[in-house]
Amino acid sequence: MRLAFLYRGPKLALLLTRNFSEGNVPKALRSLKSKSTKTNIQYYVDSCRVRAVAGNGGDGCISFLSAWCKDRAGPDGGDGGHGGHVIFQATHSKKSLNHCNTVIQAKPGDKGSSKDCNGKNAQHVVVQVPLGTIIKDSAGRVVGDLQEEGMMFVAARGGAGGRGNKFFLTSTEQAPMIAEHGAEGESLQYTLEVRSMAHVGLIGFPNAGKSTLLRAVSRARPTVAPYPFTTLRPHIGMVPYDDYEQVAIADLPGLIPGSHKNYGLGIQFLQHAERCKGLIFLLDGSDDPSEQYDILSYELSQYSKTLAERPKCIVINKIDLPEARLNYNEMRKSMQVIGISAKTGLNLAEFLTVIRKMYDSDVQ
Ligand SMILES: Nc1nc2c(ncn2[C@@H]2O[C@H](COP(=O)(O)OP(=O)(O)OP(=O)(O)O)[C@@H](O)[C@H]2O)c(=O)[nH]1
Ligand SMILES: [Mg+2]
Repeated sequence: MRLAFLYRGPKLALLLTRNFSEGNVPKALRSLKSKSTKTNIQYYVDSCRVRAVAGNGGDGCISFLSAWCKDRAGPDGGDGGHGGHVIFQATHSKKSLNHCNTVIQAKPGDKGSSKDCNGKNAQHVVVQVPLGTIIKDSAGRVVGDLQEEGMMFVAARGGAGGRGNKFFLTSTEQAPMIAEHGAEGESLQYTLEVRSMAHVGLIGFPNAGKSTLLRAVSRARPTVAPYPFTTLRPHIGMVPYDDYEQVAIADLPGLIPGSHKNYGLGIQFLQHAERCKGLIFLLDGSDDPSEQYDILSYELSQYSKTLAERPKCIVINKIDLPEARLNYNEMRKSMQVIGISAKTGLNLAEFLTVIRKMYDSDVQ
């Protein structure tokens, strides 16, 4: 009965009967969808500075009721409404911060009025941000980390509404001439950073073939060109496996010697690798890969000690070229490396199996 319910096609039936015992690593699939042909460019914004300005509270009202049957019917000034908060909320439907305005302003609360009418509270402004957004205050301290769907961070609290003179009515003060002003809403500066939730990050020198590799294994379309620093922003591609898991691979801009001193494009893009389970060192086989590996390891350790200790895999690219193959054969004698050719697709199956093992490892 249960099987009949689950059976939705030959693929799923296959899944039900396959034995995923240890050592039986799922195979990567070729995506059935072709690459998108859209030409509209959407820039990926991974960090931005915003000012969150909450709404002020509405003022309380001073008013006295004068009814036809009673001239001095007492105070009837209502309270002001509360100002709106500015809130950041994590959602998987946003991938970038390009929709965030520099100033995010919430509305003020309405004023109180006579006849005991309280002012309306303002709506909170909820700004959707991608999962994994880090929020830093103006001093650079991390004050929020939105890792789960729906998680919220109150960036600026709206001012409370002021109380009207009705509130101040006592047995000794029957005609209070006082009311409160609404409190001012907070106005705070934040820096938002998206630390992509890719599972595996590609690290390498410019021109090592990172974008070529990502294009070969996923539907992502980073630009490939024979000059350095073609990729200026991170790209993420998804690799599907035959057990319906998807592994996200991030193509990060190239590092060069001195990246930690902000040479080249700097090292700030490594923030995207901070949540990766593993790192792939992609070395250009035709240009002294062991030296490239030493430099990359050094730059990484300068950025973060914990990142340098993540599981990593050393991949030598361009082994379709004779000099790269020679370097590969030389290097594999001393350390465990995988030789691939992103351009011709050589050995990519082995590479994707290693990626899957990294994904399945428990390291977070
Ligand atoms: N022969 C050969 N050439 C390759 C291979 N992979 C990449 N290339 C070439 O290397 C050059 C650079 O490739 P990219 O993929 O743009 O390199 P990248 O690492 O993304 O470079 P940046 O974005 O600048 O950091 C291109 O001309 C590719 O055609 C390969 O396996 N074999
Ligand atoms: Mg590139």
